[in-house]
Amino acid sequence: MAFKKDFLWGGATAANQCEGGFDEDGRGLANVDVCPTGEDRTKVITGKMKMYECDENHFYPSHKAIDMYHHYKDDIKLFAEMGFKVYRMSLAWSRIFPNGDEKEPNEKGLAFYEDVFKTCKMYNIEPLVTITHFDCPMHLIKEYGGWRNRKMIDFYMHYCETIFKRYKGLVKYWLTFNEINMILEAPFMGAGICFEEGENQKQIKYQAAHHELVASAMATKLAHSIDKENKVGCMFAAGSAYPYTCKPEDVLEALKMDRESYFFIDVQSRGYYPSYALKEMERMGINIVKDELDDDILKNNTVDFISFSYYNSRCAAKNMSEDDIISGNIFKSVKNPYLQYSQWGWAIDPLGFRITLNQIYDRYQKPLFVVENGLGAVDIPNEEGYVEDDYRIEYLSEHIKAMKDAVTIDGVDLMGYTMWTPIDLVSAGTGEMKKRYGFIYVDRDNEGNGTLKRTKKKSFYWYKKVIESNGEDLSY
Ligand code: BGP
Repeated sequence: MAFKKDFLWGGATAANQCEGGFDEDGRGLANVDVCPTGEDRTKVITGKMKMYECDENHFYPSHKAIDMYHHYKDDIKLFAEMGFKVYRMSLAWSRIFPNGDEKEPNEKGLAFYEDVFKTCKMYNIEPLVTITHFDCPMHLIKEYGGWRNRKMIDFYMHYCETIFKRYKGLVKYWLTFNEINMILEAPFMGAGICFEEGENQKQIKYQAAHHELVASAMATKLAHSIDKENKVGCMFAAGSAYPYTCKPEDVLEALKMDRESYFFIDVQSRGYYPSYALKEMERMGINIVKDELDDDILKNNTVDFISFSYYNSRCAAKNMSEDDIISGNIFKSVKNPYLQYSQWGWAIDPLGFRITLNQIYDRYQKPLFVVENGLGAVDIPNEEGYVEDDYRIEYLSEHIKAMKDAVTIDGVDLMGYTMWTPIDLVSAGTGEMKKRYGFIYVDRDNEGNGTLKRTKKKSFYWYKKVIESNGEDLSY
């Protein structure tokens, strides 16, 4: 058998993209609640346009999303029907600490997640919890400037202590920050950062990253001390960079592109700043302000496992003109002539998945966990809401095959696979509902119309079979 007997098959979601109920039961406003759909979204999520309140001229998809806040029992039941062993989900920080800097948590928020976990347990589904998935209470942004401020570490730690204690025995797999490298590309969404005119943006982003890295290490330590069963992982947006040609200049460019992401995991997994990053920072005049104990904290509290998302590989060239760059994905990449692209311009590259798994495992030698992988596509349901999504089945099947090769042929140590996402929800990048990933169709459109009815797609039955056979039967 290719995959271990206890391989964790499942799916992943994020609170802000599925829950809705953005102002219910005491939940506070979060950064994701002020990210609208439409052309202003990119400006807002990248911190170039300050939107600290909601206005009448925009539509904010997180407010209702797919209303999982009220549908979670039925939705988890559907996940169980597919045979899920694990469900990756995130907590909305502002549901538990509405402002982020309170002493006392909001009991209703805590109780909500407790019931979600208990529902999972009822079906023998192990929760895998992302502590922050593009999520930061707005109050912490307005008052403190988000993660650019070191005080965030204290607020985050108070939040962590609260949830580690409350959910002890219910949750043992934790991820500290979703796609931690996203802070470089979408700093408002990733870390609640907006820029002022003339600021040195790189300095601010790397300083904020340092705060997150220290917070992540401290959280790892705390999780272990509260419950030795706890396993804590880092999480980054992966996808190996290929050189556009074998010209050494292009190869060097690809190496640099990979290091932009590996930097974070180098710190979280090896426990210190890599020398290439220190040199680069020195050249760029970036000066990281550290506390005396930071280096020790990083060194002594590395992660237990490495998790990542993989959607596509990337491609780098020394001379990239704007015309060569493929738009659609937040990460810049030259268009790869050997690959097909999705409707949203994301490269489809299953072999790249195997390559990525290998490169990460070679580099860190720790168990890996694939926590996102999937295809965003337009689905056209029939009158009953049923979708024949053969394109999605093909994408996932080819990727799981490649993942299997990484395990059986290359010997990568893999704990599990949570595809993105078992149920249609709001896209993080574009805010659309139209960009669907799910095995379960949700009747809701980009403008917020629809009954929210859930319908199983063809892929639902296919994935059930994949899990049942522990990944042996990938036929379609
Ligand atoms: C990752 C995020 C997810 C998810 C996914 C798909 O970057 O961690 O939150 O949304 O990408 O991206 P999108 O929703 O933009 O299609």
